[in-house]
Order: sequence, then structure tokens, then C-alpha cells
Amino acid sequence: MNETSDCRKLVLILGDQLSPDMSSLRHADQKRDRVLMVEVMEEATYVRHHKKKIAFLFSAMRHFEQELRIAGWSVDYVRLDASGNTGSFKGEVKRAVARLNPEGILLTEPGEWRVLEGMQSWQEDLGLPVEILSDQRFMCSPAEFRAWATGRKQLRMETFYQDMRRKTGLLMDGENPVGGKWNFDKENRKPARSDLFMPSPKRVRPDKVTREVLDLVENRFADHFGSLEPFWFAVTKQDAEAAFEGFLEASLENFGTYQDAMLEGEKFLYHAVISAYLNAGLLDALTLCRQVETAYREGKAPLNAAEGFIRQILGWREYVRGIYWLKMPAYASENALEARRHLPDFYWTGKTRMKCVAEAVTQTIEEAYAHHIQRLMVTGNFALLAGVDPSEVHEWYLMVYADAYEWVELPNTIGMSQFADGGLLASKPYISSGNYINKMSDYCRSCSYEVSRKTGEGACPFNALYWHFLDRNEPHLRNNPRLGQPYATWRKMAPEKQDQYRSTAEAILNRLDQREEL
Ligand code: FAD
Ligand code: DLZ
Ligand code: SF4
Repeated sequence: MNETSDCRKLVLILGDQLSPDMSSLRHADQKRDRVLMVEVMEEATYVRHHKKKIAFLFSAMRHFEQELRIAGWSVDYVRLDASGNTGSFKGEVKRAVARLNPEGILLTEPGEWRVLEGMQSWQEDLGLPVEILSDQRFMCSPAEFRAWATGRKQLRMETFYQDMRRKTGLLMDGENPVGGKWNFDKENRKPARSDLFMPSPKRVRPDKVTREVLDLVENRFADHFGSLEPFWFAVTKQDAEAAFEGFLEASLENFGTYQDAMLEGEKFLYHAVISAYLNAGLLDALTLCRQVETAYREGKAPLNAAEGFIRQILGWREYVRGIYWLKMPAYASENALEARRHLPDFYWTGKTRMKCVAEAVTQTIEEAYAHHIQRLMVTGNFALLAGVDPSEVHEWYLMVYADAYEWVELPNTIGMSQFADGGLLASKPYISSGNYINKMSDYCRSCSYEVSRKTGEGACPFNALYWHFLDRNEPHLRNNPRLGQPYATWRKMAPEKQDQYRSTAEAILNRLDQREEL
């Protein structure tokens, strides 16, 4: 087919659909259909994404375009700075329709409700059939999840996960879970030691394509959050797979045991650092789980590591996507605890005397990455304790991480981290005082605050905020069975002690409201 001839179908591939196995490509005819990929301002700025996230995605898109061409596809690729670029998916599809006169549009469902909603009018506005296929990179479709959820009183991840193990056969011995238990999390709570060997994720040297993208991002998105360089992300399937192989060899063995640990200066510990690749389509979820199962069955990784890893992907990742499509659009504005405070400035700068928060935010600025416990128990925990508006917290997480797309980020933030859905996703709020952070990390040793001080000047802010959170949210939380013990402790506390906690916490919250340093 030459460059101008009409095509049969226009196959739109979005920036997080970079897999040759996309349902849209599998349903297309390589000889007669044409692929469309577009870099558009609307997607790069609907939240002001981290510079590294934009660079990763544009470079991965450009590399995928090359792979498609090599595989024999005709591709129309619109660069961000191409003349006439309208800046939106719809505008670019419209222009392509005028250029190529297709009989219809074909695509795989997008990952965000916002984008799907926008597509509802395309058929009518373009006067062409628009066929939206399901995304078969996932092991549970939104319809299957809805069926699973129907009639259940509680939608707990653990039950869903067990059903997914049965469905896929992953880590199963016939009808039973391998090792006789579904979950080995109790073995996965060791703090790390700095004298242990720390692997680091595979770093890829930017090639010419990536260099061009880095220049583009530096010029066009200079005022976005985060550092652009050094840029070392994999941007092809081949390099992403090599990065995962590196994880299997060097980190999987310890992945489970130190999954909840945090160490000063260690940004990655034994985590896989693959979520950006997986969510963009460079890696395949089921294949990763199978590789990990094989490593376990070949004696290369212990069961607590293999099960822990598989649970994150087969359990949590699939489950949060199910919740997202079940509950959107209302889910995005949930605020069960009526939290209204603005996000503190140090979420953007990392400038705070709280060592744990400074570490998590600084590495987020540098790498567009923080691992789960940093997201949940440091930045998430602080925002929840301080009563920050969950929609501001959500926007922050969506913006700052290279792996963030609403389908995965929103339930993690609104549900798991901020308890803003009132307990649909998490059975209790993920809150802790400084004690937990001290147990799981070495941050407190070099912090300006004293973790063992509960109240007054110099006390770790997490301590008083923890009790203040429980106290002020008692009307919402008093009947939560999992909070029975902390509420019993609070009620037994001497009134003077309670008042000390209250006044220390109020002084901290006041500082936040006055935008004073903390
Ligand atoms: P590892 O710790 O090595 O885990 C392996 C894989 O398991 C991850 O790559 C990821 O694909 C999957 N996984 C683990 N936990 C979760 C989870 N809770 N939900 C979904 N998948 C999970 N993950 C995202 O992919 N995108 C997000 O935007 C995102 N936002 C989050 C926001 C908050 C507030 C919290 C608490 C968690 C969020 N997570 C998100 C989940 C998790 O923190 C990241 O998936 C993980 O840190 C990615 O690093 P990794 O690849 O090294 O993961
Ligand atoms: C995140 C993102 C960015 C920054 N830019 C683009 C883009 O220019 N073109 C594109 O096709 N996709 C981009 N994306 C990913 C989309 O936001 C994502 O496909 C939708 O949010 C649906 O998940
Ligand atoms: Fe964080 Fe408190 Fe420890 Fe400082 S003392 S690092 S603020 S938990």
C-alpha cells in the first residue's frame, strides 16, 4: 500500500498499548489496514506528568513504531511537533480519517475512563464505525470482575486472588495452593540491612531515538515535575525483558522477605522496577508470573518470594483494575473521611526535615519511581494522617510516577492509601505512627525528629498525627473491627496525654496550613 491510498481500517494504538499482541492488532489485516500512533499535548498535560514519564512513553512509542514497520505494518506516526498536530486523540483521528479515508476505526479499550468517555462520540462525529475491543493483556476483564463482585458483601483482594490462582493454575497443585497456603505474607516483613547485597535495576543507555525525545521533553515540558536525566529506562520490549531477567537472577530470591523494607539511599532494594514497562505493554503480566513460577519450581526462588510477586500482579494489579471499572466515574471523587487540606509543598520539592518523606519524594523527583511501601506507608500515610484532600493526593500520584495510569493509580490512592472509599478496598486505613517506619527502615537514625518522642517540639510528626487521625475520625471509624485495639488504647489514655497529642498534632497541621517548614 503506498502512503496515500485509502485503507480499510485505521488501527489506533495508544501510548500504553505497545505490544504486538494487542487485540486491535490481532484483529487487523496487515495488508489492508493502517496503524495510527499519535503524540498529543492533551495526554501529556491533562496532568503535568513527570518529565521522565513523558520521555519514556514517547521513546517507547517511537521504538514500537519501528518494530511495527519491520513486522510489515503501515504506520502513520504523528510526532508532538509535527505540523498540524491538533494535540488530541480525537483531533488526530479526524485528521487521519480525512487523509486515509478508512472504512472504520479499530482499537483496544483505553486504560482510563476519561479517554473511553471521550471516544463515545467518535462514531457519530466521524460518521464511521468505531470498534473497541477488550484488552486481553489482563487476566480478568471488567465484565468478569463485575460478575465476581455481584452479590458479594465484601470485595476483598484475597478472595479474588484465590479465584485467580484457580483460574490460571498459577502456583497450584491440583485444587490446592502450592505449599498448602495461599499467602506467605507473614514471612515478608523483614527490615533490610545495609550490609546486604543490593542489586540495581538494568540501566539502558539512551540511543539516538531516546536522545531526540529527551531534547523534545526538555524543550516542551521544562516546567513539569521531576528530573529528566539521567534517563536509563528500557524503551523496547527486548530491553524490558532483559531488565526482568536481571530481576529474576539478582532480586527475586529476596523480593518477598524484604518487600516492606526501606533503606536510606537505596531506591529499589529487591523490587522488580518493571511497572512502567508492564503498564505500557512492553512486558506481559501472565508471562512474568509464569517465569516466576518456573524460577520457584526450579528451586531458584523460595515460595514466599514467588507467591509474593505473583500476588502483586495476579492479585493486586488485576483487582485494582476491576475495582476501577466497576466504580468509575464516581470513585474519583470519593472522600469518605471528608479530608480537605491542601497537599503540602514538600511533596513537590522534597524539602522537609522528615527524613522518610524527604527520601521518598527526592527519589520520586529523580527517578519517577518509589517502591510500594514508600508510596503507601510514607507519602500516603502522611497525607492520610494530615487529612489531605484525596483528589489532590490522587493527582500527585498520577503525575509523579512513570507507571501511573488512572486504572491502577486511582484505586491504590483513593482506596488503599487514603481510605477515601470508606473501606471498599482496604479493611482498615493504612496508617502508622513513626514506630512502623522506624521498624522497617533506617530513616529515623538520621532524621531531625526523634521517633521515640511522642509529643512536643522535636517529636516525630507521625506520632501525634496518628492519634489525631483516630480521634478526629472516630465518628467514621469507631465501628471498624480492625481498629478496636488502637481505639481501646486511645480511650484508656490519660486525658492530659490525649491533650498533649491533640495540641502537638494541631501545631503540626497549623504549620502545614501556614505553609511553614516541617
Ligand atoms: P514490585 O514491588 O517489584 O512488584 C511487582 C509488580 O507487582 C509491580 O511492577 C506491579 O505491576 C505489581 N504491583 C505491586 N503492587 C501493586 C498494587 N498495589 N497495585 C497494582 N499493581 C501492583 N502501581 C502502578 O503500576 N501504577 C501506579 O500508578 C501506582 N500507584 C500507586 C499509588 C499508591 C498510593 C500506592 C500505595 C501504590 C501504587 N502502585 C501503583 C502500586 C505499587 O506501588 C507499584 O506497582 C510498585 O511500587 C511498582 O514498582 P515495582 O515494579 O518495583 O514493583
Ligand atoms: C501518558 C501518555 C502521554 C504522556 N502521552 C501520550 C501520547 O502522546 N499519546 C498516546 O497515545 N498516549 C499517551 N499517553 C498514554 C495515554 O494517556 C493513555 O493511553 C490513556 O490514558 C489510556 O490509558
Ligand atoms: Fe519519618 Fe518520624 Fe522517622 Fe523522621 S522520625 S524518619 S519523620 S518516621
